[in-house]
Amino acid sequence: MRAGGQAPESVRLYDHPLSPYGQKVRIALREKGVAFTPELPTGLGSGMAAPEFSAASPRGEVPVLIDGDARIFDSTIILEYIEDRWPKPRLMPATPEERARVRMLEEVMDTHYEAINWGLGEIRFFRRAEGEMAAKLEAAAAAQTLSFFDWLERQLGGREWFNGNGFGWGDLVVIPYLNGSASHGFRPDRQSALEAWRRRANARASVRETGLEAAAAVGAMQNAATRLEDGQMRREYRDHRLEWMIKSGGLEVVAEGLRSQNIRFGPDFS
Ligand SMILES: N[C@@H](CCC(=O)N[C@@H](CS)C(=O)NCC(=O)O)C(=O)O
Repeated sequence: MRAGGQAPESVRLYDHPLSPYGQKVRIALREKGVAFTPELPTGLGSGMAAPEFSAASPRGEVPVLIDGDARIFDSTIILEYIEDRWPKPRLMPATPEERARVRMLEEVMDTHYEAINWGLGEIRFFRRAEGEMAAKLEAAAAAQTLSFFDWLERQLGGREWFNGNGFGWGDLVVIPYLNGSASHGFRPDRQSALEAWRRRANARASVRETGLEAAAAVGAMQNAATRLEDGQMRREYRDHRLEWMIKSGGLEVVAEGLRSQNIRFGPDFS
């Protein structure tokens, strides 16, 4: 895959087209014009991924960027690497204050917002809950998403882009998550500045292409619940995701997942 024309290099990217963390990286590489080969790691989501991938990603998580001898996990660290390695066009804003602002935005989206869409996936794709429990978790996710839209609208303020005057880091760290919400049926109000921004962001080639790849991968999620039941998948309930499930009323979902051994936590490092 290639975008733009700047860099002759080609890198490998372990990811999944539906991962918002992977999407951040795809968009950044496309904005920089860096060619990349995406690769879905064998055994992703099972806790027993293929050795080459596990060696590069001790948590067994995507994305992982392979650039020559460099093997980098975690989307934020990958974005920083990309910005250092291919400085132009610059994605970060220029001033320390603005850089800190978009980094905070990224942190919130990665560790708070993401959990809501992930939780909806647990219910809708992986069928973790039925009946009253599903309704309770869905209602929590809906309320949290709508109030997040208000928060994001305030963060956008009068800006055209989250990054400032032009598309950049502040935008590519938000758009995968808002598109994730849209795919779950939650969109900002049509008249809102946030929805106008979402349309602008989605019109960019880097974002459009990444979104089309995600849309093409949704169909494969239809058998997610079966793969969980068959023991092919053990979902990672790490950090903010575990917190989301418990705080939204799904303690019993966690307990059942532990009993059935289809939930796992982060690895021990040795
Ligand atoms: N903080 C990490 C989070 C990455 C992450 O959670 N990736 C998920 C996919 S969205 C994953 O690979 N999970 C492994 C699993 O569910 O087994 C980042 O920013 O890259």
